Amino acid sequence: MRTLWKNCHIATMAQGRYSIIENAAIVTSGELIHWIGPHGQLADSGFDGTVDLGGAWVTPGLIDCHTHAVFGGNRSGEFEQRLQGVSYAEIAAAGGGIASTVRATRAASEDELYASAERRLRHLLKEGVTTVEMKSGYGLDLENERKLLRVIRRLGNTQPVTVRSTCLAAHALPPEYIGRADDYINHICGHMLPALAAEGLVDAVDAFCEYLAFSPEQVEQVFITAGQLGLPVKLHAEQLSSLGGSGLAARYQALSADHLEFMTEDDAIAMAAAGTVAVLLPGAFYFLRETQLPPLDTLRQHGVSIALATDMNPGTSPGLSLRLMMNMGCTLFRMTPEETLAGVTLNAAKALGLGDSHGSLEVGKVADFVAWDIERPADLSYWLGGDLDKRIVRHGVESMI
Ligand code: DI6
Ligand code: FE
Repeated sequence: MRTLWKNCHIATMAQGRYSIIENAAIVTSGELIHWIGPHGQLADSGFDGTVDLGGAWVTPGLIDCHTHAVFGGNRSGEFEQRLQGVSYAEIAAAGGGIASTVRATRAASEDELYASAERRLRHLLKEGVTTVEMKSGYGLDLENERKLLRVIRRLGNTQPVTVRSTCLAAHALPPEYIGRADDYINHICGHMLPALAAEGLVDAVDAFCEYLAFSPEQVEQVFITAGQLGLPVKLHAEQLSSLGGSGLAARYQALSADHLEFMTEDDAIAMAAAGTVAVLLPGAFYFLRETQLPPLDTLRQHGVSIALATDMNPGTSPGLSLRLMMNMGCTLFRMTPEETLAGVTLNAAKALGLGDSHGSLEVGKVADFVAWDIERPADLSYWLGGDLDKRIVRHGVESMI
């Protein structure tokens, strides 16, 4: 099935950078891009179908490369407490925070978790997300981490979106292990990760490296086990303090290090050399009312690829819009609209290990793209969320969401 998509302008993101073709066309063959270029140069004819995009701007399908979209319960009460001046750390110390989501997640059935995650996922799909990463990390024992990862796989099998699953068993200390963090890390490495990987539930392994979670030494044990299982790693690093997690991630050729507000120049040098993507999460920065900005100039200067994601989670970033994150990337972090677009396409694909097949519109890549009724690509970063008029094409077929 060969389809001609004509009468459009395209921000291709080809060859690893922001690049555009005006008065363009795309030919898809099955789920792949067969040809792309200025319409005047198209030599082929005899298509099975032709779609007139009416002068739309086409971008690669958006990619949300960091979410915790599957969880039970609700933390808007904690949000109200924080508005009264109670800190995130105080709420956590009183048994709230991640621990409260763990209790609610353990109590929820797989079907209940699927239904609530599907509702949240729908917001992303409606705004043009065609690939999403989702982490476990609110189960914190074998049975409940398996339950979350199975929901993630099921969303990938039933929803019109490519889903990558990440095991974040090293997210927080479960109540059974209070005061025994090393024992929990041993349990993850000796039992949980090998079992979950053997069941085909894991595409990558993540951990939370922070003074209120796990130390670099503990994270390194998890990374060593992931390596033995043939799984790539990523890391929540330098969100609230500088512990050297991003340098550690680079030493283990991590796909990404995420958050990074407190990273150093040496961390950036190590990440650039390893090809580790910096995933910035302005929703968490905004929602926690942080003031320490991630070092954009240092990242740019050393050529680190920069991605942006929602971090959708109930505690620190209840973000249902990747496009809102594009705006926050510009307004809060002083990124350019070209950088934010690369951050939710090209570099987000790289952060998921999908750089060869996704994230840009080039011959041989997967035909995931969005045709937007906007005047300029920068409009995607300009509007604060909202449902812009668009058509979403996934695997070469228009997706009705
Ligand atoms: N970093 C975060 O900001 C979230 N997890 C993480 O590793 C917090 C998640 C939560 O509060 O539920
Ligand atoms: Fe996160």
